[in-house]
Amino acid sequence: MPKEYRDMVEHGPFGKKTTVSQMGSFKEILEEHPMCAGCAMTLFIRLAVIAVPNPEDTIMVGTAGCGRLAISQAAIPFVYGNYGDQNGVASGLSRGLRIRFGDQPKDVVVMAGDGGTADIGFQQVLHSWFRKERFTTIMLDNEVYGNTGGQESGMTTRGAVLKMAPLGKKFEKMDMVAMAKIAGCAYIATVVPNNPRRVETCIKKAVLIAREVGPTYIQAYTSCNIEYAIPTDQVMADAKAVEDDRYKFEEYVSDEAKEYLSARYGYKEFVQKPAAAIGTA
Ligand SMILES: Cc1ncc(C[n+]2csc(CCOP(=O)(O)OP(=O)(O)O)c2C)c(N)n1
Ligand code: SF4
Repeated sequence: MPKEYRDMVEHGPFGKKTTVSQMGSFKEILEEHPMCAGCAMTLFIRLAVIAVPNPEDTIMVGTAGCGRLAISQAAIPFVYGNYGDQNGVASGLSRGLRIRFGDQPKDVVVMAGDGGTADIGFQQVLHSWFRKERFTTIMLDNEVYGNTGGQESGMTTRGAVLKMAPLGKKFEKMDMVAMAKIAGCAYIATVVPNNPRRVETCIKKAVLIAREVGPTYIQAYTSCNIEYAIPTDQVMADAKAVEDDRYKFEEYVSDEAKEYLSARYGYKEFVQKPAAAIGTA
């Protein structure tokens, strides 16, 4: 095994159950990146790679956009295709891995920007969900095309003025959570990076459910401090304010997924409570 892999086994999270609360005490999967200082997306990706249940058996799939610049530096295999084809690539990959490795879990996790997910890759994202492809899709929602200098995306809020949308966006932010529900995702959550424990628990559930039950979707507010001119020391305050205002934590778990998480992985929150005894006369 190469030294980098052995390092991850000896000093990092491979083969162990490390958590975000232990950050700073183990070698992390993502240690360096070329992203802008203060970028919330980078913090989210750093948390996400800690959160996946078996990092040594995980493959990330991404596409054009800022996120790939960080994900490609992480000690996790990363597949990068043409802009927008990430859910098509992940569908084939996840099917192939199941044929090759059978019951041994190999988790496929897509992480792509809002432009890649809701605009350019929209058709493939929805079809992977309707077709019940078993992998996790994570949208890095910075509400802009950050990597190309500030075009509006379907996820930009109405009225937002950006460098390349100087008159303000004319349409509402797309409701991808509602679309994920309609398309049959078994688990859906909206998160912000200033709550690392929540990010961790949501990603874990999403990846575990995708192993056997069906597609899962996480939508993460990961602000672009450059295009939205957020001072670097205000990035987390902005995330909190946006969370309170219009990015509240939402979690949907299908009944089948609840049953699976409790039976298979001992999630107490989903254990069925015995029906209350009906009064005996
Ligand atoms: C087919 C194709 N069209 C356009 C581009 C140029 N391009 C690269 S990144 C990007 C926008 C990315 O925006 P988003 O997906 O929201 O990710 P972000 O950079 O904001 O994280 C575009 C248009 C490309 N690489 N490939
Ligand atoms: S342009 Fe925005 S999203 Fe991209 S790395 Fe910089 S701050 Fe992050």
